[in-house]
Amino acid sequence: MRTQVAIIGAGPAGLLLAHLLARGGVDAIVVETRSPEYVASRIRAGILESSSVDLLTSVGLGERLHAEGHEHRGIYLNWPGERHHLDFVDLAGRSVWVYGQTEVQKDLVAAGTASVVYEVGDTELHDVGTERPFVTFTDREGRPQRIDADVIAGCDGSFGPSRHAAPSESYERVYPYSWLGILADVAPSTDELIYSWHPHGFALHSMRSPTVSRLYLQVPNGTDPADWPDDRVWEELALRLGHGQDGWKLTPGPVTDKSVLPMRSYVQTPMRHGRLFLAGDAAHIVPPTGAKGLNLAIADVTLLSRALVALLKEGKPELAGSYSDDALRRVWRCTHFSWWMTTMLHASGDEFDAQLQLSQLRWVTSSEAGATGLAENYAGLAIGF
Ligand code: RFL
Ligand code: PHB
Repeated sequence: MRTQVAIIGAGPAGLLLAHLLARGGVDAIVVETRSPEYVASRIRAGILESSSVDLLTSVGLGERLHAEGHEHRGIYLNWPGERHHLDFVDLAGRSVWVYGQTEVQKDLVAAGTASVVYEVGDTELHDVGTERPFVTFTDREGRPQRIDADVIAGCDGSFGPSRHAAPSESYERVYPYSWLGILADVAPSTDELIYSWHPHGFALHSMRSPTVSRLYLQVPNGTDPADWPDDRVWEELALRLGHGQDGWKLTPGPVTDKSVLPMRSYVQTPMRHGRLFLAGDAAHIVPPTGAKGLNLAIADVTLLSRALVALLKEGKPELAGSYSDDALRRVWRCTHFSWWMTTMLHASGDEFDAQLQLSQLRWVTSSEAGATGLAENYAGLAIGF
């Protein structure tokens, strides 16, 4: 096979990149290890920044998002005895949208703009330092295949081969806690997300729709979900989220999914080597506390698609040359914000830390400057920041 851009990975980064390239008149082929059904049913992120919503809308992917997504003005910050609303629209002029990554993925598949080869094996990248890179893999029948391309886009997440195919440096931070996440068939007990500090550990009340709630508890690394029967999860969520505080109630319901997510940050730099460009989780991972993972993937491929259209259609290499630096500015900003939210809200077991966290929470919720900083970072910076 021969194409202009060989894209590895059909997650949101890979599929959106293919969609944006097609709009710019550049052809691409995507290869993906999993089946379409598996990719479409993965439960992941739930929040879109306003710049992500604007981008998706401007490229014809906003119809269902606007009909079925839910616009939120802000979030609640909670700790024992206190709950404060931060209104991002008042503070920073921007809102966020609750619209699951699963839905973004379905919209991308429905758009039908990406040509995807699913269920491939043994993906390998070759000659990325030359003008003639190529990708080899086996198809679902086990036959060897090869794609020759002008450029390879590594959109294969943190476990894919792309990030190891280039000599680059990885900055990494592993956090000493994980999240136990549940999906439940119950109406959310809140109109907007609640981020809660508690001496037992962090808790988050999020949602997917008016009938589906998504909730998380901070748990130690290595936690087995089997040690958390549903009753125990709901009891702990009620305690940490402030059930009974000022008459607020958490309504439990049937749990349809339960899993443990370890938390880490890494940044792979540079995000380009020769004709290989990294985007999304292949280049960086953030802990989910700032809701940035999916939004960063969208911001990366927005920049990358512009750079590749300029390079491959117009023969202009400048944007491709600055892609890594341009993308990394936002990546480090979001890495810092995600680290800051994480360390402000998660229990470390140290009383000195706990007092610093409470002091920071009081400042963020009582000072307009503090609240605006959080709002600006959470609701999103302009593409190209
Ligand atoms: P993805 O979505 O991981 O997609 C990468 C795709 O590459 C495929 N792949 C390969 N394809 C071909 N050959 C290979 N050798 C391959 N190896 C891998 C994979 O099957 C996959 O389809 O990365 P992308 O597109 O960069 O998108 C990034 C987002 O998915 C990610 O940032 C967020 O989902 C992160 N994240 C969360 N972010 C949040 O903001 N809030 C969350 O609640 C949240 N939950 C999560 C998450 C990430 C998770 N992962 C990666 C383990 C929950 C989980 C479980
Ligand atoms: C989610 O809904 O899955 C979610 C929302 C906000 C976060 C993390 C996860 O910060």
